[in-house]
Amino acid sequence: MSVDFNAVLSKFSIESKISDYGNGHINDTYCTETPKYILQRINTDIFKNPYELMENIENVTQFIRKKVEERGGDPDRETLTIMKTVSGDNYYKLDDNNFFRVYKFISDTKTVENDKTYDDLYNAGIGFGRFQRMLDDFPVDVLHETIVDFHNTPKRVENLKKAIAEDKMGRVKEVKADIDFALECAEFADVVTNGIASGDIPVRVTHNDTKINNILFDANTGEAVAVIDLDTVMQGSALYDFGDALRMGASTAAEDEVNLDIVNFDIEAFEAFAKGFLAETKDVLTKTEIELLPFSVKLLTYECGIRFLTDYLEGDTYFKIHRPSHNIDRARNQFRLVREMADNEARMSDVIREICK
Ligand code: ADP
Ligand code: GN1
Ligand code: MG
Repeated sequence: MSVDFNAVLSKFSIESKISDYGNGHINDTYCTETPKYILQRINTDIFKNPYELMENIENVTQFIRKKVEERGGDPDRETLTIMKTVSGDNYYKLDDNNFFRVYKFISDTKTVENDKTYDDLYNAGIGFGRFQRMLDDFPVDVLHETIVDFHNTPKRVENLKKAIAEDKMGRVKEVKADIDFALECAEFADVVTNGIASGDIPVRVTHNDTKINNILFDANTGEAVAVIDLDTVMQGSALYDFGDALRMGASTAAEDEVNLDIVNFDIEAFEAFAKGFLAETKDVLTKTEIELLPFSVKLLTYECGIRFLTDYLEGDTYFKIHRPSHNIDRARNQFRLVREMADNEARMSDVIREICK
């Protein structure tokens, strides 16, 4: 069914031309022309309860707004502002598959993708670290789990095993080496979940999708302005946010680069992000969390790799793809990084020690 975007926008009292926007793998993002707003169709195959999801975003952005106001900042710029519909809701449901929301457009900002510099990474570290710090006293229990077991790596391994056993697309034989690698690495999958279960790793409010393109940077100064894409903000570990950011942040190539010779782990990129992140969170994080930061980079990259591999085996139903091999290309890319991250864990620990001293 094609959507009448003018009708959707009119529910938010907006009249404007609209075009596609952004490079996300999950939702559909559009931008209006004048005045500028971001319109998004929430992927309800993935986010099963968009009402709870919007409630999380409302709560978290309100909490951040207060903190920004208290220090004299501009809350409309430093966090997302949800636009209400004419009936006062923070979403518009056209039908079960078309669930829309609108945010104020945060102007004079830029997003960074694979063209990132070390300065961008440092600024991103500050941005995600500050986000973590600002939400340190947020009441964790208020948040809904928008995707169940999102960063539960052992559950992700189970899903992979199920996909292998089912082999719906007959693809298992063609990716045997990738599967072997993924299953070999499963031995380290439970480190963070076990730490949380035993109480060694604290549960915090985390973003859980800390790709560098989920931060808006000031177009002039390059400083982090706002953390966006808040769909997965929920209970988690700070290790998820740190590790996931460096999954792409410390790679020398794009997430779907197929020439693996140019996909390398960059320790200087790691250092730049870690400096920014720890400048904001050094006093918030526990000793155990700080010690596990290098490991988290490998863990989250592995987890994302097995998610891509699982989706490939299941017939590409989760991540948007732009070519038939897209998910297996992404998985191989991530596994290449996992190998290099494993080789660099000790060096990463030296960097963290140096920063924290
Ligand atoms: P996805 O879940 O698809 O990744 P995002 O919420 O990250 O969607 O939005 C996609 C892109 O749209 C972002 O990378 C950013 O460039 C842009 N964007 C999103 N929200 C805003 C906003 N409020 N102001 C300006 N740009 C935005
Ligand atoms: C998805 O929506 P986007 O593109 O920011 C995914 C992340 C993955 C990422 C891989 C809700 O993020 O978990 O790490 O793709 N988001 C969800 O690029 O699954
Ligand atoms: Mg995004």
